[in-house]
Amino acid sequence: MKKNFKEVVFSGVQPTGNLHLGNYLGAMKNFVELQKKMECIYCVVDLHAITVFQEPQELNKNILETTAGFLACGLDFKKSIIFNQSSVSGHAELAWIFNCVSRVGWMNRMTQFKEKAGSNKENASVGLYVYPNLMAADILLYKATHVPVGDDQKQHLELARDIAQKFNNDFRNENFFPIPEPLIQKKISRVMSLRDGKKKMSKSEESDYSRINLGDSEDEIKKKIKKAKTDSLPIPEKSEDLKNRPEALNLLTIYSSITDSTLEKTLKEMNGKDFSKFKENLSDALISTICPIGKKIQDLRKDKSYLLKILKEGSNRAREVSEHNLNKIKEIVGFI
Ligand code: AQP
Repeated sequence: MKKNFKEVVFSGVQPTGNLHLGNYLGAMKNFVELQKKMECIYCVVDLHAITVFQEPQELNKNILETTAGFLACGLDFKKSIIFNQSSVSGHAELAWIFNCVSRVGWMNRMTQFKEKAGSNKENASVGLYVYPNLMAADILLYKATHVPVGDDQKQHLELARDIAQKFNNDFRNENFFPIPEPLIQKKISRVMSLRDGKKKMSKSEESDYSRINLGDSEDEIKKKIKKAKTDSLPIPEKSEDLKNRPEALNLLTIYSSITDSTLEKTLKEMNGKDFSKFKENLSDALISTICPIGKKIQDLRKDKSYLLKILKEGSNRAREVSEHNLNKIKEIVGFI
């Protein structure tokens, strides 16, 4: 008989640069909603960040910046556990165990590795290759049952499910790990680049014009949206007519999500308009949601000791929960 697991949410964000609109709409907005109804653990995943070289000073700054972003978006450190991954050694320990449970064939199917390693696979770090095993460890160390992620992380989450299942089978402990469920935003699962509607909006994309950062000023947002790629056709009435218009679809979907509406309603409101007019509405909507968050990040950035205190408290709480699970895992594996 299946054991009933306590509902626990886990998710992480890499401190690899400024948080952007994709992180906000694809992940953070959902994080904030979930903390109202479930026990949540939100992690600044610095061990993941170093799978691609990070300048130490930059990494240090970005860990605090991401923490400030968490708080500015509305995460409540009293309700949820907020901490940075490297301060709880159980993540790395369980990742090693999972390196031994996970299969090379599974790793070879991971599309994110292929995308990030690009044509020079031989030169990618081994860490980047086994990144999904660490992600599985992050989740299962807390026996998390739900994982809010953007659509880009769906494949990694499926792998975490396979690892949980294999561990349970291999060690004849059928109900030890829960099989975690992805929680993917239905309305906007993937925010695309403002320069190329087929590429996801990303922190590491070279051009700053490809994304809206949560710290962007009103002027920057206006400029970026004005320059965002579109096409020469007006806004259609039906979503089917956006099939081969990825940039148009992206902007309209962003507008729908930021105004808490639906694509259908947006099309009803905007159809027939050309994009220059629509872009003004989009800029206004973005400015009214994003700029207050940016202002909070700016204020929090000034108080480094406050951010460090929150991470320290969060790490202590995370360690408490994880230590109990890790001891049991080690016992199951046969360690003394
Ligand atoms: N464009 C996106 N659309 C929807 N969701 C997104 N997420 C990231 N980009 C988008 C979601 O945000 C959470 C945190 O992601 P992350 O920063 O840890 O890693 P990532 O997915 O690799 O994000 P980036 O911006 O592309 O970072 P870099 O460039 O450093 O690799 C995740 O839930 C993710 O799904």
